[in-house]
Amino acid sequence: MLHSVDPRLKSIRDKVEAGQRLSLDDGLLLYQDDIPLNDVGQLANLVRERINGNRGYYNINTHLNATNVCVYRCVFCAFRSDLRSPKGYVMDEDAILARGKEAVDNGCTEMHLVGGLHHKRDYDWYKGILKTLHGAYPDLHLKAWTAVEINWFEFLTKQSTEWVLQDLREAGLGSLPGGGAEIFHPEVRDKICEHKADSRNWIEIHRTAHRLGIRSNCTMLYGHIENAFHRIDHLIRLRELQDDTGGFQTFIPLAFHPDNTGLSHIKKPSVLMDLRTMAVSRLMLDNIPHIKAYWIMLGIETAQAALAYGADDIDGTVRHELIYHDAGATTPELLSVERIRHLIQEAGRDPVERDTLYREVIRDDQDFSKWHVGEQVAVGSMA
Ligand code: V47
Repeated sequence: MLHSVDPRLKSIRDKVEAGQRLSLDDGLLLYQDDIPLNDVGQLANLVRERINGNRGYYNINTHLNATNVCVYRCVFCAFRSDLRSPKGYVMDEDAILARGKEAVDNGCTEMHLVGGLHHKRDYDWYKGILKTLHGAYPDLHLKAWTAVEINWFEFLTKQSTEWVLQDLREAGLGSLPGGGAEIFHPEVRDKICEHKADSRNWIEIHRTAHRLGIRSNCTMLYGHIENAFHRIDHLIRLRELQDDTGGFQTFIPLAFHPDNTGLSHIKKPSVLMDLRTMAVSRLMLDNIPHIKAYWIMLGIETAQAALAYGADDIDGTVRHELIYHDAGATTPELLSVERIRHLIQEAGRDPVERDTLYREVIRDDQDFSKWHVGEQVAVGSMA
């Protein structure tokens, strides 16, 4: 049941209650500063509970960034390094395997792998990382390589998207993370990362992945030089692809962290902006089942609040995250399972451990590192 909302939201409220799609103009109105945030949040919460009930998802996961050396120079990135910089590193096979062991010993169901595009490493090096990890730890889901990396692999191998994705799947690829989307509109993309995969490349790579049965996530980097129109345009492009394929599992709005980047003069987005973006995303993306409040980037308290502003997932326990911590994130490096469950409960939601594909994870009572998956958790009506 909705409390009263600002009269200017009447038509949006009617659409949301009737499960109808919001337009570009609706999205722009929801982003107006003088539209009360709580009203937007209330509408988003209605949709969130309709689709995901009172569940608050988390997973037990770890990150692996095998190198930070990158040919690209995205102005928002604090993680990348030049080849000869003292900051540059490349992990060897032993170090990668040790990370796999640490993950499995700690009960992780997922490893999230992304990294720099190292111009002295060939495609087989990247593929070999998956092969090594999958060979040793076949139950660990490898959520690996954004569309930007897949596009780079196409360039290295001179092969098609389909060939690269099939080849990586044979090596152990489980799904694609949502990174590299940034802001699709060329007015922004050409200024922050003009050299890497453009919006068409990004979308077509995810379309191909979905056609091959590989699930993926999607993101939007906000709070830098873009405006509300660019954000709504971005969300609508994702919604259109999802209409065609249904292959996205979750959307993650990523708040820009300015420290040590080429945009360090920009202030990091406010909590109000974070919550509004979460809510607007839930309302616009009526066909994507999950919205993730990535606590590493939002901070724990905002991620908790976001569970009432459209989000139903707060990502995982996370180990070894570098991209946000290099850009000034002050969140801890990892959260214990007890802590993450408590945070979700404190926010009034029922914690559910999921695997990467949103199946419930059932743990062995005696040995926490042993687990199996249950059914895919049913999502409610998306309309
Ligand atoms: O594409 C880079 C962003 C992304 C900064 O799929 C920055 O489950 C803010 O996509 N400030 C990579 N953002 C991370 C990512 C992600 C994270 C969590 C879960 C999933 C998932 C995907 O991070 C990049 C870029 O958009 N990023 N630098 C920065 N300074």
